[in-house]
Amino acid sequence: MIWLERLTEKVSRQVARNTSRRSFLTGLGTLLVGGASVPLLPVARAAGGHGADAGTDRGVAAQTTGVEGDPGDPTTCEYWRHCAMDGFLCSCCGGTQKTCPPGTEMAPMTWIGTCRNPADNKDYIISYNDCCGKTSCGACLCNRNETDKPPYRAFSNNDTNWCLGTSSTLYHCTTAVILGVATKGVEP
Ligand code: ABN
Repeated sequence: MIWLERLTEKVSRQVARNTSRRSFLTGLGTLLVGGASVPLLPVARAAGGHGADAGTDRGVAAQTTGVEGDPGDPTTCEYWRHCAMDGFLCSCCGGTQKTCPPGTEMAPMTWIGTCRNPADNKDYIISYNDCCGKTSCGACLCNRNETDKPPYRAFSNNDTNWCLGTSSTLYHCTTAVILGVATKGVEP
């Protein structure tokens, strides 16, 4: 039975040798492939700068109007004219606070709000004209509702698609155009 013991020993040694080599190769392969794929994994690359030209979390560069008496960044919801803004800011969508992005059309129908300009502490009448003809811009969504009124007072409600009277009713973004200084009138 010695031959059987020898054979068993030989086979056992071979299995042990192959198994350990295989597991070593498996480990090495996993390490190489795993290590090579680490740079391919998705990584959040947040724009973290804080300088005047630094990108914001919204992926839009900070701006100013450059106009004395019109302070603030028109790509933010905090900009004074946006006190009653409900929609995507056209200034983040290829337009400005008062112009539509190329390829869209400004709606003649609009809703009107009143915002205080911190530069002179006066109240201004702001027309929130929607820009129409392309699908929603998707950038810089704001929902501030100062002087907003319920939908039954349609022309004082901002939660409405004002793409009316335009060749397309597709809503893209909203502007904030100054119409004039608000004066205190007498209630009718
Ligand atoms: N006036 C902005 C808007 C457009 C579509 C839907 C809600 C609000």
